[in-house]
Amino acid sequence: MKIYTYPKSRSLRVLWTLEELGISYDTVKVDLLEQQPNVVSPHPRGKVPFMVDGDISIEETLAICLYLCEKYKATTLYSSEIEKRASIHAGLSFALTDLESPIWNLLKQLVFIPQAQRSLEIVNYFKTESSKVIRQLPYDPRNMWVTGDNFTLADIFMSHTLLWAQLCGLELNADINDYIHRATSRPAYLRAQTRNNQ
Ligand SMILES: N[C@@H](CCC(=O)N[C@@H](CS)C(=O)NCC(=O)O)C(=O)O
Repeated sequence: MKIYTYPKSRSLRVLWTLEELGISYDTVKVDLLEQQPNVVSPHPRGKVPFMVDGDISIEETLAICLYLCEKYKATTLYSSEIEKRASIHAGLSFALTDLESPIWNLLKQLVFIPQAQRSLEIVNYFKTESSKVIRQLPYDPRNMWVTGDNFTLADIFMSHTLLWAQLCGLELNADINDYIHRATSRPAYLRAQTRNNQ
């Protein structure tokens, strides 16, 4: 199985899922930001992550992670019980829509867009929107993880997006900082981060 990656990108979420599942894989680092790239992602729009597994090719981070959980019959990471799966889906949906949207837009303004094209007004708008949604985070600090006692796929997407929020300098309360720290101290995260940044 081959995963097309780029340092500090969403491909980390796929590698983290693979590491949690204990599956071996190969990575191909693409020249994502080069004008004349030598290595290009086979993704239809040149993005990462992208997965090739035998005859199957999959784009979109969530689709790849769900494929892996289903193929390798993830137990706690992606429970087969319908009620538990529903709450994993709720966490995933929140992370990928409400949470990621303002934080990704803020990160683009602060890091990726050339300085001359940045706008203080847009930065302030997405800061406010991000802070608002972080206050609505569906995470109960009495639990270890988003859906309760088990670390699930929802935690990979939620904690990685909250890491972006930290990167943007957004204020997070102690419970959320502890949650991010707990998630990113996992051996599977640390192995995935090393592979993704190679
Ligand atoms: N919705 C896609 C987004 C993929 C995406 O935008 N990836 C970024 C890296 S995090 C990328 O490849 N950007 C390069 C580009 O847009 O050309 C997913 O979740 O996989």
